[in-house]
Amino acid sequence: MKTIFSGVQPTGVITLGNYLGAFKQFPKFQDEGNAIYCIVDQHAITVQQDPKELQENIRKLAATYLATGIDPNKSTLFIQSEVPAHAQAGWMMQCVASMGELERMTQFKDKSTGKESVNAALLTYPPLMAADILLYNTTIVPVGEDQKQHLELTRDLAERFNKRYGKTLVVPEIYLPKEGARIKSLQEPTKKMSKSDPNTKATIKLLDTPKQIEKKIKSAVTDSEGIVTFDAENKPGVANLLTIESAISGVAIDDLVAKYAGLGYGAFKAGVAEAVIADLTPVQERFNELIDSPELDRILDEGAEKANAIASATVKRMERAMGLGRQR
Ligand code: ATP
Ligand code: LTN
Repeated sequence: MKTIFSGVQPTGVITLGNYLGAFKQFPKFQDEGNAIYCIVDQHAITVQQDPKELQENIRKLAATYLATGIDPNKSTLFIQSEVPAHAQAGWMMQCVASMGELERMTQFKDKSTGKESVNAALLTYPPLMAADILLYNTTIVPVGEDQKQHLELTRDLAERFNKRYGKTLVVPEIYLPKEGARIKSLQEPTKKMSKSDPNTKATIKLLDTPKQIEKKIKSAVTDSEGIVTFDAENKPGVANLLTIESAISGVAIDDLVAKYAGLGYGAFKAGVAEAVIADLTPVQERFNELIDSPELDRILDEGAEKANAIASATVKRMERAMGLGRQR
């Protein structure tokens, strides 16, 4: 039996990158095994958050999971801080991780270089992520490509724990989507599209209106050639737009290149925008229905209860293996 686990930080409205790299993959796992999805609010506070905004973002993220197809009757959806085992196992994993390997994480380097002072938790973030995953005996973790390094570390930590303390943890596998694992910024198509990019023209947000989506895609950086072909190295802007349309519609890139043969970038961009709008409109409608419904709280309560039962049992096993507390 497969167990699928993934987490997203409640740090604002999700981007098309998050949607294609993560959310669009999640629903298909519901029929393949035990699927568990988490709102990782403890990860979000590794960067200072406004408490009121964080509350809103947690609710928005819960509605996003459901609006993009998570069925609470099939999957478990819960908030990380409502399951104490995450902090407990996170500490144990910190004790297994080395400073050197944490300092080598690119996400840590990206978020800390040039800053005068950063929170200690920015460094110790990956052991907490490892704990999230390992607590549920997870076999598959669907994420975008930017999380590959964290997943490799999770596997290393699990193997190290098992070697030191006896076989306790399941070593998980990463799952990357075929198209959409790395959606790029619309303005700097060599950089990843990121929720926290201050340039609003660089990202499409899940809740953007059709007009905003059209405008942003129209002003996406391409090149002066005017021919739609897939060449990620020399034509990263066009390649990114082709990847977006392919990931959203399921049509192969080669077929899209044929569709746009002989047409200019104007028609190409209009086609990409149309595909994005058609896919996001029903998601937005479901989101608006869910965001203020009491149903949301009921789902999160139930999710926390189910998650707690599994996670607290793993923490007990880990404590036993390490010799913590009184072993009775
Ligand atoms: P931030 O920019 O604030 O660091 P983020 O946009 O990377 O945030 P997360 O909450 O850290 O968002 O990531 C949620 C999921 O989205 C992860 O599985 C991550 O791999 C995926 N993801 C993020 N950006 C992209 C992208 N540009 N392309 C594909 N997948 C992505
Ligand atoms: N590190 C991830 C978020 C995250 C996660 C997880 C993803 C935290 N815990 C467990 C998958 C599984 C990020 O920054 N996107």
